[in-house]
Amino acid sequence: MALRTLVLGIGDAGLQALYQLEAFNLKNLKLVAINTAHPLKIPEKSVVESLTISGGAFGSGGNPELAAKIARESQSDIEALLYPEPARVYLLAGFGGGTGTGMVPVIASMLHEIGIAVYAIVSMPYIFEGPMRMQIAERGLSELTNGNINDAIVVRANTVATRMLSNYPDIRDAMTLLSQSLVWHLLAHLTG
Ligand SMILES: Nc1nc2c(ncn2[C@@H]2O[C@H](COP(=O)(O)OP(=O)(O)OP(=O)(O)O)[C@@H](O)[C@H]2O)c(=O)[nH]1
Ligand SMILES: [Mg+2]
Repeated sequence: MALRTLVLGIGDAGLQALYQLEAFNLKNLKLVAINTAHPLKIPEKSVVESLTISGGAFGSGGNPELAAKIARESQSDIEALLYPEPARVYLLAGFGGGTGTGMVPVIASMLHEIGIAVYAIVSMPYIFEGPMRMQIAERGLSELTNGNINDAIVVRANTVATRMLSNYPDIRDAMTLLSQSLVWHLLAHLTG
């Protein structure tokens, strides 16, 4: 059986990263988006699968604690994604919101405890997104790095990178740069 790798894109930023990753057409790679709000509308031609785990229509409402609770309660749904058993799992997310920040540390520990090699690749928010998002992201990061994981790669769009975008960054370009950084770090890890 070929070595299988499962890539979970968690939250909206994670989904965007999966869309970019699928353009590489890699084999033996399963791509699954996990979100908490409404079922995702994945375009028909996409190979990205999706799992919506939600306590209700509001998703995590930007609340990482709630997202973490939903992830813990959905352990069997998450573990079901492992079939047929993958050799390793990558978790991709943008930290700073509810879903990705809350779920990544929980899912990482959950999978690590059952003996799966787990790697998280997460981005920290831009300064211009404000201090609230940065605080949420920093808390998520310490949970992730204090927990059980094989490796955590953190993408920080620092001031230098932000200035490269322009003096007044277009938010879409800024977010695309983040998703692409997640994908390139993943590819570098796979090939390195
Ligand atoms: N790569 C990428 N990053 C994004 C995008 N949108 C937002 N981000 C970054 O990711 C962080 C988290 O945002 P989301 O991914 O929208 O949040 P979420 O995990 O879906 O969480 P909630 O929607 O709050 O439950 C933001 O603070 C941004 O730094 C995107 O389209 N692509
Ligand atoms: Mg979201």
